[in-house]
Amino acid sequence: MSLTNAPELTPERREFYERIDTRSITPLWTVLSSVVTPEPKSACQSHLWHYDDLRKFLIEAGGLITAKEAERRVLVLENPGLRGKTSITTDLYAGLQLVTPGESAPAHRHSQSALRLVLETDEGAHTTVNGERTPLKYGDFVITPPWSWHDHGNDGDGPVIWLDGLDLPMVSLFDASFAEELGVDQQEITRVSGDSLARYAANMLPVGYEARGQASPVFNYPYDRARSALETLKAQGEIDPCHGIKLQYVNPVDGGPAMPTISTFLQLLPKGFRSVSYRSTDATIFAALEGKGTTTIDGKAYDWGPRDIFVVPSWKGVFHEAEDESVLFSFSARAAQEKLGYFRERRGNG
Ligand code: GTQ
Repeated sequence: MSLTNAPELTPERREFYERIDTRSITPLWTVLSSVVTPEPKSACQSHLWHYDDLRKFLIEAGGLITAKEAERRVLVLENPGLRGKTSITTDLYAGLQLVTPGESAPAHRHSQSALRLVLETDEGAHTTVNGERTPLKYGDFVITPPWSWHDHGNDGDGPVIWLDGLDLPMVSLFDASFAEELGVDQQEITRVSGDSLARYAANMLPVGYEARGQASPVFNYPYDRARSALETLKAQGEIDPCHGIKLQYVNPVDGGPAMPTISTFLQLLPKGFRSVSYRSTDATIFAALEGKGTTTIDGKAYDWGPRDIFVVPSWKGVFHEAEDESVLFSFSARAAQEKLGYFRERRGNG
């Protein structure tokens, strides 16, 4: 037996395989090397979507269907190696959502965790989660915990576009998807805007607070706060060779990831920085928020600028070169992999 080669197919064996096949039985030794692999082997491919291209199609979709009719007017970023699977990586989904002026994406809830990264916005853009409405500003990272009511709206004059990330493939893997509609466009607002930031994101928690679920009670992580943290750290000059200056968004209650299954990060790459190669088991989706640069994934170079989105498959070596000072948001299923004990990473080329 070998983990890399299947045993020879003899006429006797073939006859046996065919006979048991009719009874829904398969010999493990014919498939073992493709399911228990010495290292990750994925159909997921590296890819980059230019924002200008995506935006053009999304605006076109805006003329074809309303947010209300679509429920969510989203163009899915489907991995070229995973076509038909509504996935950007084996474990995650990503899409670009458009809400035009005056529209609402109706209130619903589902088992899946969702994140939003705001890429284009307007004064009147908002999302409401569990009774609290938050304005959406450029670069804001907003979460929708599993089974929480959420609706989106745009009371402004221009289109609002954000990147959605959901753990949809994971929930499908476990056949654990539930969803329901509230039956109204917008849920009732029961808390003032900024309530959760004041309660949970001021380095304090309400006395006697007990966590509900595993998601962070903070649901909008404003870009200006995160960006200014990176700016302060830049002055310290402690640049990680693989990541530049990289922070993880956390749940302030336990210090863990903001969502149970999805980890989220913001990193600054100083102008001229060239990172050392890095690989990890968590296939990662990057969205550039500022600057421009080139990311090389398994030997293939991708040039990016603001709002471009690219995906790095599991265990492919990746390094970044920043032509200008740049900020990258990223998300992956690292949170789930760490809980399950699968996560591995390797720094450098070794
Ligand atoms: O905004 O609730 O991209 O339910 C996919 C499914 C967004 C959402 C998506 C969803 C949503």
